[in-house]
Amino acid sequence: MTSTIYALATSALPAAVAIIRLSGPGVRQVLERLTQKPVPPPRSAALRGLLHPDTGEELDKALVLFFAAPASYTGEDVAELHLHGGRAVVAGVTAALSALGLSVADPGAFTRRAFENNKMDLTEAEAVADLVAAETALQRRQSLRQMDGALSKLYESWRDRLVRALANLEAAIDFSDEEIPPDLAAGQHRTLTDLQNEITAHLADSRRGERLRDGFSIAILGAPNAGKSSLLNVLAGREAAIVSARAGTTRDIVEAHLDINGYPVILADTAGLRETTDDIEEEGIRRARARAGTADLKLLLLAPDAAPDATVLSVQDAETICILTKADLGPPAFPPPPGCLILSTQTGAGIDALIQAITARLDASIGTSAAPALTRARHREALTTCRDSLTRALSAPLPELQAEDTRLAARALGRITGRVDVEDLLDIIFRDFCIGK
Ligand SMILES: Nc1nc2c(ncn2[C@@H]2O[C@H](COP(=O)(O)OP(=O)(O)O)[C@@H](O)[C@H]2O)c(=O)[nH]1
Ligand SMILES: [Mg+2]
Repeated sequence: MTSTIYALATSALPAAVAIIRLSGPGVRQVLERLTQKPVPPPRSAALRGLLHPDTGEELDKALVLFFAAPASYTGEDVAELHLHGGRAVVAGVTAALSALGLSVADPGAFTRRAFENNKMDLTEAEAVADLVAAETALQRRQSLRQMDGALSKLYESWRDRLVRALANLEAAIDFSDEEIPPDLAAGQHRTLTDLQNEITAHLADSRRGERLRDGFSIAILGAPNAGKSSLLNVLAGREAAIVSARAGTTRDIVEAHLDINGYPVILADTAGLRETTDDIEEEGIRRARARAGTADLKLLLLAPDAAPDATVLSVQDAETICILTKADLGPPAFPPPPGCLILSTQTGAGIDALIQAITARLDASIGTSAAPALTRARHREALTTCRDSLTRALSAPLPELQAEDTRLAARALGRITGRVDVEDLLDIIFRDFCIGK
């Protein structure tokens, strides 16, 4: 039988209000025991004294909300106790709930129950976790959209078409060769080809949704003393990296998480690029190069006192914004490369223009579009499997083999929304949740 669970759904105590959530078949009885009154009508808040079931001692005066199954978050009977957010209040009420036989919810348990009771599919459940973790406006928008079923609708419609094609394929296997209507076979072929094309287009999104979910990686690169750490500090608005006139001060990568016009950005300050014999500095430079290789965008900083050498220029490519630093020191000693931005972290000149240039890159690479974007590597893997199965199905020499590959393609799509083969995925997905969600 399903247990009745509870968890503190709000964070750090003390707080103005603390909310304990309950879900499961025992909720009504627990509310009656705790309040010594009838359960309030569903969805209307009632002020109730909460009493310890053994001693009768009043533990708090709380707002009690009841949601009757199935019209609740989990699909079960659910209650919320809005307590005064004191440590002793919460400790007293949780002790009372344990005394009444309730168990503490595991992380993600409420959303897992919602999934198990068909209140949402896996992409929607993942979106709940993403929404709670969202740090910028665009992350919030993407999560809300996915929570509303934008991805599940797309994947379910594809799965629907596949399952229909599969049914026709299997029916055709039962006909003898002469009896197969040729336009039916052609129709299946077209459905599979169309789906293959649509999935390929959906996958070729330059990881838009995943980048928005995980953050866009920007690396600050350049020679020692170019002003890299100073730029990180100005953009981050705090002293995250050590700034020093001594060359080679920054040796490890220092990261700052920024919100640039709604885009989540992980900005990394790196060790200055130069030839060196110092082991530790060399390791720092190795890390800087590695980060340059994986960054979505590079800011290549050039100080005005000397022309950049080959070591510095070697990291430059199409995903690089070139920046001339220390503009306050006067014109550079060399002709700056075309398209170079000019700024000074001392006066702040050019910083806004840099933020605009970064935003333009972000708009181009992860800007919101009409089509929903896949947000996790898990989705990408399943879609790739689906597409590969379709490719095999389309070139299968026998109808039986074509049907089998089509079945595999449908199953791969089903894994994304949780319509098949989900048990092993559940733990991974719900592990990321916080307790009380
Ligand atoms: N005049 C001037 N000096 C700067 C500017 N930005 C950084 N510096 C100085 O240049 C030196 C090196 O800066 P730092 O940020 O540590 O460079 P990094 O080695 O590239 O990280 C420090 O003495 C900074 O104060 C600037 O915009 N104008
Ligand atoms: Mg530095």
